[in-house]
Amino acid sequence: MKQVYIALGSNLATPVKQLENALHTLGQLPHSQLMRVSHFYQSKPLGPQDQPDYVNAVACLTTALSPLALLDELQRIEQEQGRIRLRRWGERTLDLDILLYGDDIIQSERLTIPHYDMQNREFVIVPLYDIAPNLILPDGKKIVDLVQGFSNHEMKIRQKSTAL
Ligand code: PH2
Ligand code: MG
Ligand code: MG
Repeated sequence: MKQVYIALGSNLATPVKQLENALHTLGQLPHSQLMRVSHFYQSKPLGPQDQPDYVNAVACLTTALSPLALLDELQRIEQEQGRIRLRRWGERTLDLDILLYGDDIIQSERLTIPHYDMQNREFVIVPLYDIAPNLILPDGKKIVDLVQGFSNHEMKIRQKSTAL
């Protein structure tokens, strides 16, 4: 079993509901258990500014699925929730990115793990710190140190609509 961290993001079609639906489905993945979910944060868009704010969160899953099997499941969930993706870094109904797969480092055509830009994104590092304050990344960096760089973030916590 591996501990996996997944970033969730949405800025179309009632983002809070998109994340809640996705979390419900993640909780039912085979050979997997949903362990923790961060707060939901409302974040300003990275990339084109003429798009709505995002809602972002991070979840921790333990899973026996291989990285590619997990990726297939995440892409299926994105599609099932009617994923619309108009442009790179643009608006989307649901984005599920594998941030970390245990301490594994993976460079393949379909996967780059750890996520190539996670350390630069407050909407990843802040929620990751919520659920894993003692985490050390595969490169040896501590999440507690990385989160200091975002201590003045202006993201607001968004209310979840159902208990998880
Ligand atoms: N995802 C993107 C592009 N820009 N901005 C925010 N705030 N949150 C995201 O999840 C996000 C983004 C493409 O994956
Ligand atoms: Mg993605
Ligand atoms: Mg993404």
